[in-house]
Amino acid sequence: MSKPKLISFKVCPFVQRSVILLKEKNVDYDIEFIDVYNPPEWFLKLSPTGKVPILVVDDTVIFESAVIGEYLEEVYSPALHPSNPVTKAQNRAWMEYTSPLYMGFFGVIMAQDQDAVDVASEEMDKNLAGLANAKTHNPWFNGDDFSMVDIAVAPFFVRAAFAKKHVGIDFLAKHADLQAWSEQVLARQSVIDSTVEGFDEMMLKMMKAKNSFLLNSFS
Ligand SMILES: N[C@@H](CCC(=O)N[C@@H](CS)C(=O)NCC(=O)O)C(=O)O
Repeated sequence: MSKPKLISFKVCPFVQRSVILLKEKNVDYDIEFIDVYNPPEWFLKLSPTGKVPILVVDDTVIFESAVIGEYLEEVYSPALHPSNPVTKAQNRAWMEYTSPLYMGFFGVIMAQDQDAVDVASEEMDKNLAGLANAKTHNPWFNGDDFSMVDIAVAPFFVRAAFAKKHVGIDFLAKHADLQAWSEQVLARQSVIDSTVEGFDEMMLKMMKAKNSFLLNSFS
């Protein structure tokens, strides 16, 4: 089997999940960065959805970050899913649960006025309350074992820290348990290494290009 190759857009949270997993499993992989909003022709031929991430394995394209994750989990050790089938199913459900947090995050930071910020923040808060209820173990979602659920939410914690620092929005303020979880996750080496250099600057540039209300009003 040749080295898997990940096609990435630098600030994509779904790509970041795949990168964390590759690093946790110490996989030797290649990575190629594209501008997914101005994609090269070769990428459009490869990606059925036109989205990143895709993982190319021996000329075969695997798409959808959750599926890439399950593939990596199946092929490379150490296992990051629990072995009990019920717990594993539950973990997969909570991984899925975290995906709307990313749309919510963009909804807030790219909002064009205060009303849109409030609507998106309220929705985000409901999702976070649900996640906080489900987080009954420490330090990780399943207790002592770092898992795929911790990876699924990691890019959100990276983005929540960005929002707190640059536009004064603290998504985790009402959720002390999530705050503690976030601190653990952000200190994890694979998560640190998965965040591209210049991440904050790229995000700020995107916000400026979209005329973000929060960026314009934060001083
Ligand atoms: N469900 C997909 C979502 C991936 C996704 O939305 N990727 C964004 C970048 S973060 C993308 O490629 N957008 C390009 C487009 O929508 O044309 C996954 O989990 O892989």
